[in-house]
Amino acid sequence: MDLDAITKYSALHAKPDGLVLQYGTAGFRTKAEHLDHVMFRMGLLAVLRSKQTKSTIGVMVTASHNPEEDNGVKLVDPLGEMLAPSWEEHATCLANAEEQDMPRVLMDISVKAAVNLQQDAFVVIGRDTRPSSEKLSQSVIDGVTVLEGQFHDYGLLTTPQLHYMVYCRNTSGQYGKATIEGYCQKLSKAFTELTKQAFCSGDEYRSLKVDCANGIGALKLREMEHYISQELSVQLLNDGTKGKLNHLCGADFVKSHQKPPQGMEMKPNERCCSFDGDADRIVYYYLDVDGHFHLIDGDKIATLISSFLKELLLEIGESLNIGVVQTAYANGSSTRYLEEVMKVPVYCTKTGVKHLHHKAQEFDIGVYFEANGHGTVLFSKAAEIRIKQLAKELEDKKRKAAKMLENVIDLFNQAAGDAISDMLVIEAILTLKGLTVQQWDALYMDLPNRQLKVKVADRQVISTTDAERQVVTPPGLQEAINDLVKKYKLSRAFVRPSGTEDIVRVYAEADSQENADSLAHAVSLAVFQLAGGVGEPPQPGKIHEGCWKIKPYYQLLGTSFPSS
Ligand code: NG1
Ligand code: ZN
Repeated sequence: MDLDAITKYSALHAKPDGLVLQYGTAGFRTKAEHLDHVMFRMGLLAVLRSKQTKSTIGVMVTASHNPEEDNGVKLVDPLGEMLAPSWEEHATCLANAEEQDMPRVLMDISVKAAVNLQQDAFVVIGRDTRPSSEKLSQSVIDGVTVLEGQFHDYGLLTTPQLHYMVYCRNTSGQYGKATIEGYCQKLSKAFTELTKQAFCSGDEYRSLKVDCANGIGALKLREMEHYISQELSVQLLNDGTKGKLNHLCGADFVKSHQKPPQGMEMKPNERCCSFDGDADRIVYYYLDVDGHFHLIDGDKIATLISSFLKELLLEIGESLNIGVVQTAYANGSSTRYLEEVMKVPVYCTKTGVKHLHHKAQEFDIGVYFEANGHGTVLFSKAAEIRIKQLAKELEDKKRKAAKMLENVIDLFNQAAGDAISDMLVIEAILTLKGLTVQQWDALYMDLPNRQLKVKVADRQVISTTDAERQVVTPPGLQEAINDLVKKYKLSRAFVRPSGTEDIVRVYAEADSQENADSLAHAVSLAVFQLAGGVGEPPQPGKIHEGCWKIKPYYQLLGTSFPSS
């Protein structure tokens, strides 16, 4: 390691004094102007990780659904997964080392992690469309080159596409070709094969409006469009030609405000969806004939997908185990529907896809989705081999079902949740099942819920347990939440420090929107009082946005998956 060269180049990417950042749920995220040194250092760290794993490592420059002025960076491990936890700690240490200490901290990491410095290193880099991303990805490249790592800069990519590239490169091309063409060809071939099987190919299923959050999803969906235009016509809105990234649009906006994005003209019952700023999340929605907005979030996506997969497994007579993984943010109705109506085991993990992904790997077929629309399906190697074998051996209807499963495996991006891939899966299922968006929505009725943010001096004073559903510290907060929850019917509430923003998140659900809002507000006040709130205490204010038509609870369950 040429420490002199590292010191010299690091001075060109100097760390502002006193700035402390943490490698959180999705890497580092903050205002773009504070990230230059972090990018350079993550270039260095990616080289060490590549040498240690003897594999290609990915670096993605994005702040996903956060405002355009922000940016972020995360490392992608060899099989396309999120960085291993011990390396997250190394990342935090390296990013926070003061300028003069940085080379020593880098050396310490390479010793601690037993990195063979003679080993070759290869790093692939991708970035989103933020104005700051190009320069910041150049800083990553500076870090890679000063440690003499080799690299390939993919330039503009969605986050899941970068995960896919890393996965392909480390599996000798078995998973697919590590190019945009390879990605588009693999997914579009599976999509075309699947939709060919549809009994019902009416025009109703063939067009979809997509809000691209004014981000990278627009560019990449345009590239995909060329391959799938025979089967699906997509109309791109918020494609980045006019509006600002994630501003009043995108999956995060739609999910948290429970209303359509700006720029989306919706006719009644028209199927629409939104990607987030780096196209790893997707939510669907529509307006009913009375003009009410209906959101179809990650929970309902997971339900549609797992129902479809379960049906195919029944058809081929194979008892592969299937599990659904959610977080505490999953709507209570979705969990009950999956467990009680569909009889699928459901597991809850901490927030952050790395936790869901990890749990999903325990099943033959692991379906995981965050309520915000980030998710995918993982198939174990054994399940994949078995399905491929059955697609050859079985006959007639059973063979057809096995072939469908084979194509579904190819259509999912198994490296990461992927809005483009998930959209194609959903469109294929709706077409194959002859389902309208309303029928899909009617599988169960969401419990009214509300998410709020509270500003505190130090959000780390809140620690949690039981997959973030219970507070451990500060003392008294969980008891206060318990007392508040008791005041409402069908209620649930929890709080946790965000991993991507300097705030505490509050979630509440109850039997009516008014009650969910009121519970969320009361819990926010408890957080403010017991966890060191700063500024004005939370106000009840106008938080009742969107529209909820509440059915009596007995009607919340009960609808079963329509069969074709
Ligand atoms: P934080 O800020 O830790 O809540 C948010 C999302 C996560 C995940 C990450 C990464 C919610 C409540 N939280 O994390 O699910 O998607 O961003 O983008 O939606
Ligand atoms: Zn994202």
